[in-house]
Amino acid sequence: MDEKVDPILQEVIARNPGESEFHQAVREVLETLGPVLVKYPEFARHKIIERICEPERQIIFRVPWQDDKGQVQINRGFRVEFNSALGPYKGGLRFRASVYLGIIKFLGFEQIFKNALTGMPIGGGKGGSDFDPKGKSNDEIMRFCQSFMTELYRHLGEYTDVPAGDIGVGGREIGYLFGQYKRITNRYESGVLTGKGLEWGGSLVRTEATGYGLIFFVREMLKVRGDDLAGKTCVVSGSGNVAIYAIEKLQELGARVIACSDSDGVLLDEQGIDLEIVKQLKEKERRRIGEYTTLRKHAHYRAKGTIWDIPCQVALPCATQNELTGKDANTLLKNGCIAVAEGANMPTTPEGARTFLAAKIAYGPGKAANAGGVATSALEMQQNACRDAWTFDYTQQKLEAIMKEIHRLCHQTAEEFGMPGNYVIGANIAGFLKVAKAMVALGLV
Ligand code: NDP
Ligand code: 2IT
Repeated sequence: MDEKVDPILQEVIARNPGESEFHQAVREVLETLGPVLVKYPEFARHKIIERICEPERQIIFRVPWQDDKGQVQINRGFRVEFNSALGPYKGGLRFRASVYLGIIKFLGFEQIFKNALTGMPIGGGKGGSDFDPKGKSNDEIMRFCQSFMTELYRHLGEYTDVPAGDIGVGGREIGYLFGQYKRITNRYESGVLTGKGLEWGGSLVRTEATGYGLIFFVREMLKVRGDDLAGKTCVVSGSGNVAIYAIEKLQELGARVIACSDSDGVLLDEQGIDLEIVKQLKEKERRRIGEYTTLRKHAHYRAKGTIWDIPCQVALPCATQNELTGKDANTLLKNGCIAVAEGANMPTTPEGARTFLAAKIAYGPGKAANAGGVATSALEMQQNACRDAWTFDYTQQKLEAIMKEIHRLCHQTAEEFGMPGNYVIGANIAGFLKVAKAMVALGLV
C-alpha cells in the first residue's frame, strides 16, 4: 500500500467500525491508486480519495409490515447515496437477511467506479433491507415493498436517485416499488426506477444485460489472447438473474456450461445445463436448484460445498461476495482455468484475486465485467427521458459496444500505468479518474 494512501485507509477503517466488506472494497481500490497520486498531485490537495470514501448521504429507516398471519414485522431499510459527481445516484436494492450497513456501503462504493466506467451519466449508490424474501407469499412481498417505498420515496427522483434490482429484487419487486412511488407522488415518473416491466417503461435487454454483458467482456479478454469461447467448458455460480443470462449467452456462443448453484448447493450436468429447466425452477417457480435432478436424472447435486472444484476453463462467480477464496483460486488454476470474470460484486476474496493476478490468467473484476446491468439501466433511463422504446437488437448492440469500450479502457489504462493485462488496476484507475476529475471541477461540495 502506498504511504500516502495507507493513512486514508486506516482512517476509513477507524471511522466505520465493524464494516468488514466495506473495508475490503475500499482497500482493493486504494491499494491501486498510489501511481495516480504521483501523476495527479492535485487529487491529494483536494482530498479526493478521502471524500470518495465518505458517502454523501446515508439513510437508514424502519420498515414495518404485516405478514399473512397479521403479525407485525420490522425490518431495517438502507439507501447509501455515495457519490453524485457524474449523475444521479444509481444502483440496486438488495433484499437479503444478511444485509447490514457494511454490505450496502461496499456495494455503493464499488458502484461509483463501475458506473463511471460505463461512460453514462450516473453517480453511485446502493440500498436494500435485511428482509428475507425466502418463503414469503406474493402479498407479503408486496406489503413489504410498499412500506419500504413509503419511506424511501422522499429521497428518490429521476434526477436525484434511481434504484434498481440486486439480490432478492427483480421485476416483481420493482413493480410493487414503482406502483407505490407513483401513488404517493401522483407522478408517472418512469425514470425513477430501472428494471421495470416491458409494458410500463422497462427496456428490452435489461433483464439479460448483466449476464450478457459479462460474456461480452469475457469474449474481449479472450480475444486479446487470440482465443474465443467456442467449445470452452464453463462453470457459473448462482442461478439467479446474472447467472441465468450469463449461461444463456455462453450457450449461444457455443460454450459448454456444466455447473451452476444456489445458496443450498451445487448442480453438475456434464451433458450441459438445460437452461429452460433452470429458468422454470428459479425465475418462475422460485424453487431450489437441487430440484433440477428430478427432471434430469443423470445430473448430480450436492448440498453445500464449493462449485470451484469442478474442472473448467472459464469460471464465472455470479452469486455473492467472497464466494471464491484463495484455495478455490488455486484449485481452478490447477484444473486448467484460463479465465475468470465476476458477474457478482466482489465475489473473489483478496487472496483469490492475488492468486489470479499472479498466474496472469484473464481476470475481469466485477466493476468492469458486470457493468452491463447498470449500463443498460442507464439506457432504460434514456428511453424513459425521450418516451421511446428501442428494439432488442438495437439495445443489445449498445450494450455490446459499451462492454467493448469498458474492456478497451481498462486494458489501455493498465498498460499506461505499467501493469499490462491487469484489469483490476485498469478498472480501478480508469473509474477513479473519471470521478476524481469531475469532483475537482465541481469544487468542494
Ligand atoms: P438473484 O437474487 O437473482 O440471484 C442470486 C443468486 O445467488 C441465487 O442463485 C442465490 O441463491 C445465490 N446466492 C445469493 N446469496 C448467496 C450466498 N450468500 N451464498 C450462495 N449463493 C448465494 O441476484 P442477482 O443474480 O441479481 O445477483 C447476483 C450477484 O450479481 C450479486 O452479487 C449482485 O450484487 C451482482 N450484480 C447484479 C446485477 C443485476 O443487474 N442484477 C448487476 C451487477 C451485479 P438462492 O436462490 O439460494 O438465494
Ligand atoms: O450491482 C449492480 O450494478 C446492480 N445491481 C445493478 C444496478 C442498476 O442500477 O441497474
